[in-house]
Amino acid sequence: TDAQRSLVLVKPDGVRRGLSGEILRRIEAKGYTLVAVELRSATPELLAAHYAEHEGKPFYGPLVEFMLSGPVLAVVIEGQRCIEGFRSLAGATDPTVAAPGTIRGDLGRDWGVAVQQNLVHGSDSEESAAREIGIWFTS
Ligand code: DAT
Ligand code: MG
Repeated sequence: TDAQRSLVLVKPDGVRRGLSGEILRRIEAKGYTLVAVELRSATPELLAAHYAEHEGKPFYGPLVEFMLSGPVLAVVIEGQRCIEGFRSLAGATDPTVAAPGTIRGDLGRDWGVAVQQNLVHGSDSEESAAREIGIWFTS
């Protein structure tokens, strides 16, 4: 089957703004299953692993600092093609250009905040999903 799991994070801006429920609602309304949901405080080590692909980029430092600014809701979702499907729900990385109807397009703030404050993370491939689920949910 095409059943997949994906790692979704409600970033600190989403948790702070009280949007965790709205974001989970959209995931469930789409038909994806919540497999695990946990409010976590990230650590520098965890974020270094999670964002390894971005190390060295100019936005890496501010991104990690932002992700340490408050708790994160770590979520594993499951469903048919949910990796691509959640990224479609999330919208483009930059909330200013994210389409209306998407999480970032509807709820993302583009005034006075940096691009990293875009509410959610979603895995971008089956390989990333397996890797990221292992980082956030160690069994
Ligand atoms: P996405 O979260 O849409 O998969 P990404 O993996 O390319 O985007 O980048 C990870 C995060 O880093 C992204 O959610 C926000 C931040 N980011 C990406 N590009 C950026 C940029 N040019 N300036 C500032 N932050 C950026
Ligand atoms: Mg990404």
